[in-house]
Amino acid sequence: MRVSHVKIVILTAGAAQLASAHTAFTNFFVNGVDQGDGTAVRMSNNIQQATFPLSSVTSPDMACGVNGENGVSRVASVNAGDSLAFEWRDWPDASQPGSIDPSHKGPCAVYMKKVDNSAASNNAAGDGWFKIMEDGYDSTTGKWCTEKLIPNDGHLAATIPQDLAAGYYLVRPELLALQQADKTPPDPQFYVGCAQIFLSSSGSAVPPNTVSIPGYISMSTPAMTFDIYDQPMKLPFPDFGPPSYTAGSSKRELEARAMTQTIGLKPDGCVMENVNWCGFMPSSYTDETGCYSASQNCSVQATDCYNSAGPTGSKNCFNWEDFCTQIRNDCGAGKYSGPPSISSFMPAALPKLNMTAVVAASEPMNSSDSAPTEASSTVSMETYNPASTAMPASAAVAVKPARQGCVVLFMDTAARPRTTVARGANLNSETALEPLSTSAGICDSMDTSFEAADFISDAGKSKESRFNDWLASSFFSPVDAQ
Ligand SMILES: *[C@@H]1O[C@H](CO)[C@@H](O)[C@H](O)[C@H]1NC(C)=O
Ligand SMILES: *[C@@H]1O[C@H](CO)[C@@H](O)[C@H](O)[C@H]1NC(C)=O
Ligand SMILES: *[C@@H]1O[C@H](CO)[C@@H](O)[C@H](O)[C@H]1NC(C)=O
Ligand SMILES: [Cu+2]
Repeated sequence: MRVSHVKIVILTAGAAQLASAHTAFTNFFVNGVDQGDGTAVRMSNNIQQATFPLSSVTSPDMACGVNGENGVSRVASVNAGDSLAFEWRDWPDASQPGSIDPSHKGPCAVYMKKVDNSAASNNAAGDGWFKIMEDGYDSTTGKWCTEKLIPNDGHLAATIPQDLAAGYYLVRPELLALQQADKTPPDPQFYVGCAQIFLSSSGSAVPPNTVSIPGYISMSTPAMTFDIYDQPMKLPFPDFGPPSYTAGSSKRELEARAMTQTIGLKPDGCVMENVNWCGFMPSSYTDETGCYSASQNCSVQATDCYNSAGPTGSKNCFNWEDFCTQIRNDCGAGKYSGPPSISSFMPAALPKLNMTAVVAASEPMNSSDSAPTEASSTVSMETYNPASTAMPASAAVAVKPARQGCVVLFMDTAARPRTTVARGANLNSETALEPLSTSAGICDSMDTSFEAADFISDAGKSKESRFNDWLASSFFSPVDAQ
């Protein structure tokens, strides 16, 4: 069947801007419930450098990040089978939006380690780590795991295996950004942090494949120097670390025993939280001395709140301070009966995350390998700025439902701009993005039509080789030449 004309979609870069933002793991969700900024999270105490990549793949910081050996007071309560989401932010205090710069392309993983007490210090680096989730490069969509975080508001999802033994665990989301891995010397950038959890479970499994972190990789691990700019990339991406543990694959078991969380629970009487700080109601009072003593108590707690805040900020400390101001004003006005109700000073409830949507957005697109059919879809030209946005959803839509005869071109990094061709035209099951050129701006005026039959009618060849032939064909030569 002769295929009709096919529209080319071109997505060009806007003004290239240098993006220097890195990323940090700041908070996590249990079945969609936000545990709070920095709550039960081990992260760097250095506000200026909390988003920086780790200095070395062999550093003890690889376990839970800078300051990752410092346990924090809170421990989140999780049940076997719960779905978790880890939030990554460019700006740890969320003062500006963004999760990770689109130039930061690479795989993600989530590890766990069973410990005696996840709030205790000095239990992160060393062996015992097993993997529960990994996601590298999705050749159907041409996206790295880190790129999927962007339209997903920075959320990386993982499910706690159903059969794990109960107890305290550290949970470690890991991002590897490879945009400097091809350089000399190579600079693979790791971003990690740890969530402190207590797992309630009737299971008894002990995952068999554990590794030491640091130790599980070195600079000679192939993934550390993987060149994401290779044309074409040398796929499949060489995964690293142990295979992911899936429920039912453990041969070792602990004696199943009921365990109850005793460490890291929200303390009784905690009326307001910020990171791992809790505010407690000052004692009630009925006279001037009591009033000023409550005011003083409140202020001391406010100071503790600010001092303990860290990179995710002191948003709720301001709420607490407003409450203290109310007490002080009451004392000044001779209103010696209190404390007042705190309800009007409480921060807004944190929105629930729709885990179904988060998980769906992070899943690879299904590929189908059906026979080529007549091309009919047309889509319009799109513009996006790779320094600040991901490939627009409309482009993904263009290649997804209307697969036939639709090709998407886009620039994929500001740091090293290139034109990339994503599959359309029933080429969806092969190696995806094929970088074509390293010069910027070349696509601006390229909006043209071509015969899809040029690359889908050559029976006897695999689609991949037809696609590659097509890429090498004269149609693209002028582009390469520019
Ligand atoms: C504030 O008062 C409460 C209630 O009496 C008490 O538990 C707490 O220790 C006091 N905090 C400070 C910092 O004085
Ligand atoms: C959650 O997301 C799913 C998938 O996008 C959607 O079908 C569902 O309606 C959403 N649920 C809520 C409560 O918004
Ligand atoms: C992919 O296919 C599987 C099996 O056919 C199905 O269960 C799953 O829902 C599909 N996922 C998407 C994102 O379409
Ligand atoms: Cu960075």
